[in-house]
Amino acid sequence: MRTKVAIIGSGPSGLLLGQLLTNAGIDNVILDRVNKDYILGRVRAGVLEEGMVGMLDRAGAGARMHKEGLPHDGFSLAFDGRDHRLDLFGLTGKRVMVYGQTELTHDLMDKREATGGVTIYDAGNVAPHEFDVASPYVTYEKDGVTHRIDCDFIAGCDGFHGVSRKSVPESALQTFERVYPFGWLGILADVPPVSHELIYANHPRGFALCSMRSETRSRYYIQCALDEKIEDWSDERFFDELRRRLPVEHAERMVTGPSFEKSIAPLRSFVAEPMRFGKLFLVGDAAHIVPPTGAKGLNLAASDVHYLFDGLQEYYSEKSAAGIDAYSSRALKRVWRAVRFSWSMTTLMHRFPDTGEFGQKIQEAELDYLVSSKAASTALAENYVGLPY
Ligand code: FAS
Ligand code: PHB
Repeated sequence: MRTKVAIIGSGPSGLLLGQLLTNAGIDNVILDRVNKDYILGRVRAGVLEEGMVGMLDRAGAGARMHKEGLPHDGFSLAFDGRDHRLDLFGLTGKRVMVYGQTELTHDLMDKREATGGVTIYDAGNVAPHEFDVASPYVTYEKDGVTHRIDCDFIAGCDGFHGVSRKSVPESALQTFERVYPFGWLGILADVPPVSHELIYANHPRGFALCSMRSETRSRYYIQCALDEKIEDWSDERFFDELRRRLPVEHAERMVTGPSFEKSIAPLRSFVAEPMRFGKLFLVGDAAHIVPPTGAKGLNLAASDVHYLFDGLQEYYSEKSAAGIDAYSSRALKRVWRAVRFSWSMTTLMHRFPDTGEFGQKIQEAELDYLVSSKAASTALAENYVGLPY
């Protein structure tokens, strides 16, 4: 088989890039090592920047998001027993869209099927080859047969644990990492959210986040130790701990109910530089990971795709390599700003082993200044709604 762009990974990065290429008439094939149901079974992000909303519209896959998504003009910071609303729209003129990554992925998969895009699921041992010379190709195994796809370019959209970044010689890659000494224990439950907007809570017992997927489906998280076991957390214990970390007005109002998803996610900041090796491009989580505190992971995938698609479109339409040559530096500039923001929000909102009482007071003082200074609130708000592409 031959294609112009071989895309490894059928998550948001791969699907979004694949759809933009298909819409532009640039032939591409997506390969994933698992199947659609497995991908759709992963519960992940929930907040979209306007940039991601625009990318979904550009891909022609935004209709259900506009119909079922929840536009949010603000969110609350809760600390020291009080609630403080940050007026994102008032401060920046922008809002965010609450719409689950699962739904967005489903919409992109449906669009790809409707426009005849080729996706090979359950592709075993996918491997990129010869991407540092003129004629790259990808191999994969299916039904006991090894297949080869010759291509012009390979897009490594295969996430943090994928094969693409690991196929690059270590000497050609520089990585930067910070692993946080805690995780997020998250649940999904079909109960009405405790508030119509998100609540990020700083509490001496630990961080908590009240989010949602719809007006009838809540997504809640509490900071937990890395050695916590899911089986030790009944729904009752989870909701008791969540309520202890929230201002009384929310704790008393919270509607609880059986969770149908419960998982612990570790938190890390990670960046691999550069994001291009000859004909191989790293996109999304394959190149960078952020702690979900700033809701940036999924949204960074969108800006990576924006830069890479623009470069590929220029290459095929104007025979200019300027865009693809600039991809890594352009993407990394925005990546590092989001990595900084996500790190700062995580540092401000969580209990660390050495936070102690003094550290707690410093965090509360910083939060108190943040919510009482228009300049400080605006700085946080413009990062949260998403910096320009
Ligand atoms: P993905 O990891 O989504 O997709 C990669 C795809 O590549 C997968 O389908 C995988 O099967 C495939 N793949 C991997 N290795 C392969 C191989 N060798 N061969 C073929 N295919 C391969 N972001 C937020 O903004 N907010 C959140 O709350 C949030 N929560 C998260 C919770 C968890 C547990 C995780 C892991 C991430 C979370 N994220 C969150 C970040 C997440 O949303 C990512 O940013 C987003 O999935 C990035 O999309 P992709 O780059 O497409 O990578
Ligand atoms: C979510 O709804 O899953 C979510 C929302 C905001 C975040 C992280 C996760 O910062």
